Amino acid sequence: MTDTVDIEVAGSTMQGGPSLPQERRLLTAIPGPKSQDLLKRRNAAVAVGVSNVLPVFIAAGGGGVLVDIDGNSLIDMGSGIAVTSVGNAAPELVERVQAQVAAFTHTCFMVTPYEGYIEVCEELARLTPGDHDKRSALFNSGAEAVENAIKVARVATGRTAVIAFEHAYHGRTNLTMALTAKNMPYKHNFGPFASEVYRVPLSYPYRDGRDGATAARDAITKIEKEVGAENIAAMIIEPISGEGGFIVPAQGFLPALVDYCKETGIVFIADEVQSGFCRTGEWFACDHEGIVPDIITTAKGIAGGMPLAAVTGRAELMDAVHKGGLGGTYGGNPVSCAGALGAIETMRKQNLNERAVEIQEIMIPRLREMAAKTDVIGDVRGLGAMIAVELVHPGTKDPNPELTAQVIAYCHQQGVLVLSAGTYGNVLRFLPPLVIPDHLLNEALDIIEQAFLASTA
Ligand code: PLZ
Repeated sequence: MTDTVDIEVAGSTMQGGPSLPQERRLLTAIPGPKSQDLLKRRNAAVAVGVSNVLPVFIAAGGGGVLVDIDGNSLIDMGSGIAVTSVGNAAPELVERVQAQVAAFTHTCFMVTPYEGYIEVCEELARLTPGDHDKRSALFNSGAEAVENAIKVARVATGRTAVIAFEHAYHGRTNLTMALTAKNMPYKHNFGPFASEVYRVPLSYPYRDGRDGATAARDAITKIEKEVGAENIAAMIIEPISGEGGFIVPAQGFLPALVDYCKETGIVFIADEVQSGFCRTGEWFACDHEGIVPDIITTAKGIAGGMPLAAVTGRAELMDAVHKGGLGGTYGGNPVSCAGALGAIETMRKQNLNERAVEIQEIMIPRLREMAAKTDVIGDVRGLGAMIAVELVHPGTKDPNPELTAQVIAYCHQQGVLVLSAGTYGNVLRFLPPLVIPDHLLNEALDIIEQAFLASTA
């Protein structure tokens, strides 16, 4: 029923991309009958370990909506986990990807190179924090980028230990599972994990009340006493933790860590897989406090849905690796590179950093109003279009994952796709495509407010 561009949905033909009607439309219960049928096939063919947040099967997406095979049009407040920041099927991306796929699909950059890979690395050098000499290497997934960043740091320093933080999420491969904090569902029974990973406390203003300098001092004390700077290759941190619950560290925390790493020769790695590429209203979350990481990992938003990830770092660190030491069959695939160049073009043309700030300015006041009316919203936080609320039991800071699940289920029934997050499963997170129109954003907020009223009545 689908060809490449025109999609038959509920008897009418429509195109994906921004021309898709920007409306919430419910024609059936969620999930509808056609999705229910596919769900049966899914359950018979797909491994249980791979789950779905909401089993509606998608036929088209664009702007701020996802249209399912029953013809329902959902407001997308997740962007496929911070990926389609430029919107699904963004025209600049579609055009470049189609041209590339028709020209050639793959050569393997390690066998015979092509210009798109270089262009993406040049863009990364321009856009990432710092004006030092940089080099990049391209991969397929965020986890793969993180693994390679650690490999580079180990070679460059001749040291082995890695510092990670509470509430961290860095991926599901063996080394990145070790770096990820949360057991369920990411690590449970999947060990043994990679060694030489040490975890220290994060700054979590809502829960620890510490200022940034104090929180950094506490982390550094633990590092000094339990690991020893001279053994540490890298410190890796998400400037805003993603899966951990959109925790924005207290001001001064990140700069103090960067200073410490500089003094002790530890490679400071910012994992901006989730927070990067306009998501927080800057090209990178590091830009908010002007910190310059030695290495930055990117993925997700970089290519608007095409699988691409990157490690970008100081030339002298990146080039410490022996020739042939980094790579992979598909890393920097030409079609993904074309996607990235199209996505970056869209970000520039539509000034999506500014748009992310506008989204923040619409969302935060509305969510604060809701928080004032109910005693279950403990915290409203985030930057740009990376916004979250943390749900608690009334009058306490005790996490309320049950209520979080109820609010999310209500939103889903009403055609608003929202996601959860957080170590305690009690964070409602919002990651709308940056191209979402205001009226859809406001409508999503209306539904979220109704969800709170319905779930706390
Ligand atoms: N680093 C900061 O957010 C991916 C994971 C979803 P991959 N986050 C979404 C899930 O349940 O698997 C992520 C991230 C940060 C690394 C990663 C890993 O990126 O592209 O999923 O490997």
